[in-house]
Amino acid sequence: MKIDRIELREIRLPLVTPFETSFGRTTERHIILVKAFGDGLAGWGECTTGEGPFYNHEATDTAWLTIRDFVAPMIVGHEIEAPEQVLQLTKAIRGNKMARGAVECAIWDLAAQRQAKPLWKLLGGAQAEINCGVSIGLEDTDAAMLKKVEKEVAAGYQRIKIKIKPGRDYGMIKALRQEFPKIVMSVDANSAYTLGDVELLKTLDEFNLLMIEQPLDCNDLLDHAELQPQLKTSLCLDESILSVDDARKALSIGACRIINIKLGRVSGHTEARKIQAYCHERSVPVWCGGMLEAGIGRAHNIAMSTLPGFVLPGDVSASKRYWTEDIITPPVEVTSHGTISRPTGVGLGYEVNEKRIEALTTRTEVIKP
Ligand code: OSB
Ligand code: MG
Repeated sequence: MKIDRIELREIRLPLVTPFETSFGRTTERHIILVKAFGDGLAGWGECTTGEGPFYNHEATDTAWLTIRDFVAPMIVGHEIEAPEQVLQLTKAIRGNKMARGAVECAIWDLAAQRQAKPLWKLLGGAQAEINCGVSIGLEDTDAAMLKKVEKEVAAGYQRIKIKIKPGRDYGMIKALRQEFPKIVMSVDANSAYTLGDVELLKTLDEFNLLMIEQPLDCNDLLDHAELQPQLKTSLCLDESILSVDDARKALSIGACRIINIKLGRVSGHTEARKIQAYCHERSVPVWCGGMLEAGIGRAHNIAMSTLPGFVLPGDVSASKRYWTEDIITPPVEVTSHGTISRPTGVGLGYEVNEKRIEALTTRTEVIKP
């Protein structure tokens, strides 16, 4: 199939409630959408960059230039037999995996449509429904955190993840555990600690957490390997894992026992599947992370989460937790037992609401051969 052209759009979409992590607060998302045309069909991808370079080095504005000037020109006009080729065609680009992944995901959707299959099926998905958790951003008081946890537990989510940072850790988790002694709970530090904080991190062992996600530096494996044996609680890596090679190294030195897979962070479905397969063969549990995605990114996450080995609840939750109106129909909905059913339609399995996207668009660009 020849890729005739790629359309880029940036949309701006306010969050229903602001989301705060150890690296900052987000109130409105700036999201790049990629639409790839070929064989009379169009596939969609969503770029998972943050608005600023704070989760990783990429940001929406840098990804826009990278896709427009480098990634898309390497793809348009090319005959693509299998979506795995996208990584091959763009391999000269160092880093910038979220930019590459956005285009890669659009081509996977296109390939699924061309074969008249659901994307989850093309990827090799096996699970009829996926297990869902939520990620709860930092609030100023423990009382506000308690209220949020209460709401999500009542909604049926299977796991509650709490963002932590220095000064908002032991005391806050203690307060939450007192109120909710039984729920499955984890914490995510987004690289806010160092090995100098070992004593503090050890105190979290008393809360029977499912995992501590990315406590140390975003590029680190070695210090995590030094930390893990000092804790009872399993470490999970997010920021530090960009490829199956990183996963192999992390697991071989004991830097973590669980891996969070994010499509953008690892450059799309091709590399995500390699990590999933590598972990599945070794019985290392994985789960799907989230980047406050709108519906297109969310649909890609759902398709990926149906693969074997995605056993732990992910951060993929209902559209209404983020948006007053999503950019897909129907919006993503969660059952009362905290699952999302895989869609039945071809490609993403949700309808892209182009009218809504048009209304939210702040810039567009078309890349042709
Ligand atoms: O580390 O998992 C993270 C959001 C933005 C950047 C990084 C992370 C997150 C989340 C939210 O935890 C997940 C979501 O609800 O999409
Ligand atoms: Mg994380």
